[in-house]
Amino acid sequence: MSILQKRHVLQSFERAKSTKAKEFRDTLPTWCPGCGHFTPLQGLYEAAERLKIKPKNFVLVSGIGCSGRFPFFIKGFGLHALHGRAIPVATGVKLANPELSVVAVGGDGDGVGIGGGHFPHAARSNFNLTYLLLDNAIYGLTKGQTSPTSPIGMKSGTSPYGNLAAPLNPLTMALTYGATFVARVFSQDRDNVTDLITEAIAHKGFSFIHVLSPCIEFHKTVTYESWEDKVSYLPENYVADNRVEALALSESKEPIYTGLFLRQSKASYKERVNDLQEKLRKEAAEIN
Ligand SMILES: Cc1ncc(C[n+]2csc(CCOP(=O)(O)OP(=O)(O)O)c2C)c(N)n1
Ligand code: SF4
Ligand SMILES: [Mg+2]
Repeated sequence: MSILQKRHVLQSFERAKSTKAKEFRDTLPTWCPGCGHFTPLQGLYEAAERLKIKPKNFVLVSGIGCSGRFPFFIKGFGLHALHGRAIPVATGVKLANPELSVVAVGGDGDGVGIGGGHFPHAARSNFNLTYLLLDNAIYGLTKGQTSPTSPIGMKSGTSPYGNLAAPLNPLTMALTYGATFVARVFSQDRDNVTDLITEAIAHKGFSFIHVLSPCIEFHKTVTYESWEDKVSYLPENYVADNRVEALALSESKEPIYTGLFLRQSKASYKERVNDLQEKLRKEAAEIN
């Protein structure tokens, strides 16, 4: 293990030790020590405690991948769904019981590869749930194949001569699809991870966080260091209420902006259902 990898391992232990959020902790994660996914897990523990959510009212739904392991490590209800199917399952849970706090988690392969068809519809419907996309620009669980967010030229077992396809930008996608809460955070930035997850869960409507979460085991070019050099907070005077401005900033590659890009207040899917039901009941009452 390199000195830099050791640094990340020590940092992830320090983070785990320093959290006060004990209520949601479960089995110790089985990820490689230093994996980027530790911080968003910690952030979820802390956010759920801050919002005073009880484990019995909390449901975490994941797809398949290293990121898909989340439900094993957190108290509350968990569903380890099929690859790419975290969002439709989470949507079903929320529709069945709107009182529950529902969070869907998945990787870049899971969310914008195999599951890419579900993301736009959850966003445009404004289902009241949170979606965390943990992007390490690789398939981590299956040992390092090229993913839909891998950079052009990246070599792997599935692209031995270098990746020829342009990477997708999940943040730009969420903005285009109409999500009403859209943020990006670097997994190293612990306090902001917790703050943004807290705000996302508290948001009424579809909230999306793009987490830059390095795979220290398999990715040789997209690393903590490569992202550390590029990330920057959104400009200080930036106001997160304009989708077009948010889209322009989401496209920036140097710097890669992090922070809250957009927050809009719009009726959630359930609110629209409720309004429609009320209207139809009134119409029926008038006929009778
Ligand atoms: C239908 C189906 N196809 C392929 C697989 C194999 N598979 C499991 S996880 C995975 C990719 C995981 O990558 P990502 O979503 O980026 O998560 P990470 O492990 O990087 O967190 C693949 C291809 C599967 N389990 N099911
Ligand atoms: S293989 Fe990569 S993504 Fe999976 S646990 Fe290890 S560091 Fe994390
Ligand atoms: Mg991945």
